[in-house]
Amino acid sequence: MSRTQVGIVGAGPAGLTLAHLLHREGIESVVIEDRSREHVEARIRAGVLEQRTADLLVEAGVGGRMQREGIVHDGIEVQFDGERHRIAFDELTGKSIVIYGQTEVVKDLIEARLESGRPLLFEVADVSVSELETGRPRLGFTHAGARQELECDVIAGCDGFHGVCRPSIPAGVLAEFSREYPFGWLGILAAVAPSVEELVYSAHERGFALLSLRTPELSRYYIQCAPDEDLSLWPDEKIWAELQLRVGREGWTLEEGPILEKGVTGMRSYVAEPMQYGRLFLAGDAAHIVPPTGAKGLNLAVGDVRLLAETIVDWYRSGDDAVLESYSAECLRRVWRAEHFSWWMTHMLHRNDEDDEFGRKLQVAQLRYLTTSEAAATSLAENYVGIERV
Ligand code: RFL
Ligand code: PHB
Repeated sequence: MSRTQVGIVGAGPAGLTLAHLLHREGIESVVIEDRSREHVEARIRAGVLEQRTADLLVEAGVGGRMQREGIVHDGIEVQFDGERHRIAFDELTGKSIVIYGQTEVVKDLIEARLESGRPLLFEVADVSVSELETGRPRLGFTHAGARQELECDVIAGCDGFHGVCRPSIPAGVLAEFSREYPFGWLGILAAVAPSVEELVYSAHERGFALLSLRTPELSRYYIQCAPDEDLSLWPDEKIWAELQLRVGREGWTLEEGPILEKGVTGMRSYVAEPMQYGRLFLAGDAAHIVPPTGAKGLNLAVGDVRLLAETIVDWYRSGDDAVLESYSAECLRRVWRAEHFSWWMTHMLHRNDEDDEFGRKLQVAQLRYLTTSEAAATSLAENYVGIERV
């Protein structure tokens, strides 16, 4: 049997960032990923980095390309009743966000990992975690046809919502909290210059729409749809027509272009507590999910592993097992703040057919308050750019 200090399951943003932070502290790890490198690098997801996330990538030496190619935004716009209202993050909080695709973050981290010479194994199968209650947890997997068992000091479950780590925790240990939403997002990536300078979140009676971007040549747009929406019912022309209806306003044009990719995502809120069982630690989507409206998922994943890396470093230095126990409670305070913010943004901006007229009136009242009160705008802004201490 081979050995490592930290076994990491999953090469998404959480697993790769953790591996990198540990490497910089001289701690060994093995990262295993069930998909191919090409698949992981091409999966289009998040695009908004909190300033804290961007700063961490720079401090860890993996932010060079992001600093060159990422686009700093100092605010967003919220649209309702045909009007746009700017929320100025820099003025309200002194902070900004960076637009840089998750695909690019993942590519940069994979490159750094390969450069470090430490193991990163793609296309592993039959992953198992065991002996979690002991001081020698085990990671089992098949790679290139050979079964391997790895003895670790700790295992990090960074394998996303559908991974194997969380379900390996015995029944009755975790408390789970969740909400399903009666809608989803249809997202497109289009080869056309973004028609907006900043992200536009539009609350429209036909449903929510979001204008985002990846680069000066690539736009990323979303429209609210059913959670199980059939994409075949959405030819490109229909998507553009719906976007035009939901974000259009006088004197401004949404430029259309070839659609390179489209997909539907359901929306849910979910938290599993605690984020630890014995020597297994959960981080990122493996432990919690937020609806994408607050742009928090990737940032939470990076926030978790920042704390997990610090915890593991402290533990090796002190030899004190009590150090490991602090991770979950501290993480969960930040997780729940983001859960609330994402839920709140989702309710404020989406059309909810299960809601009545009273609910819709409340939404408009909230949007008016948000866009006329500096206190309300500051609250959104500080959550959006990322709250440091909760
Ligand atoms: P990931 O990225 O899902 O990575 C988990 C990795 O584990 C692998 N895996 C396994 N590996 C080995 N063995 C197994 N048994 C395994 N099972 C799974 C998977 O293949 C995968 O590579 O989780 P991680 O690292 O926690 O990162 C979380 C983020 O990916 C996620 O929260 C964000 O993408 C959410 N999100 C957004 N977050 C933001 O911060 N800002 C945004 O603007 C934003 N927009 C979005 C989003 C997510 C979206 N979708 C598609 C859900 C927009 C969308 C549309
Ligand atoms: C994105 O660009 O993919 C994006 C931006 C903001 C969100 C969600 C997704 O709230």
